[in-house]
Amino acid sequence: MADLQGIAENLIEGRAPEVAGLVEAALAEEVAPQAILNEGLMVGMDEVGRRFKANEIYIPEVLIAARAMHAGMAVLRPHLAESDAQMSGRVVLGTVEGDLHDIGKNLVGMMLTGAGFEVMDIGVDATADQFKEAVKEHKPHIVGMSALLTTTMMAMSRTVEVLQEAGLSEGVKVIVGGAPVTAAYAEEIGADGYAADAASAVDLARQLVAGE
Ligand code: B1M
Repeated sequence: MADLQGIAENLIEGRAPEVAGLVEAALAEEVAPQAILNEGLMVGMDEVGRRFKANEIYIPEVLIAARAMHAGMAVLRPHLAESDAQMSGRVVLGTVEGDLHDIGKNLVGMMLTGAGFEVMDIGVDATADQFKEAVKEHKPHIVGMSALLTTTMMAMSRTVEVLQEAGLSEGVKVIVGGAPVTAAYAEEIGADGYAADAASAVDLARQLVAGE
């Protein structure tokens, strides 16, 4: 029987090889990649977040757990991505300036890739100008911004302004997400949409590309 709870427990303890091995074993047992993500890896990462918030663990433990999450996701990524090979649209994706959190952004990227989008990931701490240059270069249908800090989500607003000032917002839809971000904030800054999680980001991107 696939050990999804074991994936979560090993992730919390930061045991990267064990997490990767258990993800491989679950895949071999034909557990759905989405279930491994939601009921294994994400359960572990949520608990890490809870413990971090409660000051039960500190940044080093969080980083070690994040490394284990990456190890699991490295195994899972091709399986999430293979569900739909057809190109649905092009997305420039990044974590905004001042913000180094990339786990959620990477998940969004993976799910979009899995849904057939071509994703240009410009990484973390991406300035408004870096988003602008990436839009010029890749001519995406969607720009996706992630922020995990209340102090960095303001950079989303600046990026929207820079894209508008450069005349690049025509035909490009901006979507935003991340723990402190809300639908109301997205509307306030003139973004085209907000998604609470990676699966919703895919639905939103599909709707926007379809012109809905
Ligand atoms: Co930091 N951190 N962190 N952290 N960290 C949070 C975010 C925090 C809530 C913890 C807490 O205090 N409870 C808090 C923010 C408080 C606030 O601003 N309100 C915080 C803080 C304060 C900090 C530092 C300032 C700590 C310090 O140095 N004193 C520092 C800042 C560094 C910086 O960015 N400049 C910092 C550092 C770090 C680590 C480096 C140690 C590490 C990041 C490692 C990495 O990403 N490579 C880290 C981590 C791991 C966390 C927590 C524990 C987990 C975040 C995570 O990966 N969650 C987090 C606490 C928490 O969230 N419970 C915390 C799992 C991930 C799958 O979820 O990223 O929310 P999430 O993504 C979701 C959705 O939000 C959504 O979909 C994803 C999948 O469902 N989503 C999108 C995300 N982006 C989207 C984009 C979209 C659509 C949906 O469209 C484009």
